[in-house]
Amino acid sequence: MRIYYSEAHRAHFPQGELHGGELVTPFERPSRIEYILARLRARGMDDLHDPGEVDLAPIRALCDAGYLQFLETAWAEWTAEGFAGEIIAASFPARRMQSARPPRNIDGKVGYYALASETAITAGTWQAACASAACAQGATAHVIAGARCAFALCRPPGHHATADMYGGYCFLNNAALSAEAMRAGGAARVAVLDIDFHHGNGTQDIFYDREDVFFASLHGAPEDAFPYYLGYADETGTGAGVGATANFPMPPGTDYPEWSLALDDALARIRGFGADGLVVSLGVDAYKEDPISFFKLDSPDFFDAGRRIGAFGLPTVFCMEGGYSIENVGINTVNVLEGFLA
Ligand code: SP5
Ligand code: ZN
Repeated sequence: MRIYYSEAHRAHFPQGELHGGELVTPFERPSRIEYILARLRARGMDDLHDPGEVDLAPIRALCDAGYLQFLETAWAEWTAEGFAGEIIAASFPARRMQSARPPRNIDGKVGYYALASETAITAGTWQAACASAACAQGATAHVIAGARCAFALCRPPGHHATADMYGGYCFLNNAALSAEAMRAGGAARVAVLDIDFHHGNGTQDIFYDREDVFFASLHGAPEDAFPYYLGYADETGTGAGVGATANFPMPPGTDYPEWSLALDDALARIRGFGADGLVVSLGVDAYKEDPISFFKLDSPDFFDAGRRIGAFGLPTVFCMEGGYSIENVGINTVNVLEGFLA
């Protein structure tokens, strides 16, 4: 399996994440990638490919122009304003405050384009987000060209990002870019299967009214888990997309017997949809020791999950999402890939 990886992810390395009222070292940190690379090498899965330059055209087609302009220039505007720290959103267009006009003031603009304040933007964030998207683009092109599968070792992750909002450690929605590229590459119907612990609100939002892209997500129930405001089972799509979204929210303590039933349900729904291609939002934060999550999957369970996805038989692009138990993120991620190939 080819691995698409860019060292440019390191350019995004915020010092602080707003967590419990403190600025802590971000859970989503560059060393996550080192652990995944080390495990890939240890397992002989080191067919690494640099994706090269990002293709901005599909990103401009998917995202809001003002949002992309913001991501590209936010750091320059923030520092020009005289702010000394990293970019952290402090004001939001909350209920009944939505004139839907991005302010001129950078502090106002940050909150306008943010969906949460834990995620800091720094000098290299835009560059790293583009490199992450490039990994998804490279992996998808490889699968469109006929490969059974490819792994986009994306960092920063993408599934919380909408067409016009960042947050949850995400800036550009790599899985959505991959699904769109598969569609453009000839797949009539594409499914995104999101197994990250958190609901893939961004991916859901992007495809909510689409009949050609199915979105299925297994995640911590919104009553208890970030992103809190989306991911209920009764969110099933709108307009032409009615029936093309399937959410599987699960409570604290969910273990693999329960989780794998939801996985089988999600796969059955994707089968019924008739997908020609599959994008997997591959987060491994459902792991029992993840510091910010509450499922109880063990490392061998990730191998079994990969096996079930592989048995499904569709051309598959894996896009890396979350997973914050640093010393286990490599084993769990590569277990999914090895299970897929088994
Ligand atoms: C890609 C991805 O996995 N993003 C996750 C973003 C989570 N951000 C905020 C999490 C807040 C979690 N609070 C957990 C308290 C644990 N005791
Ligand atoms: Zn997650």
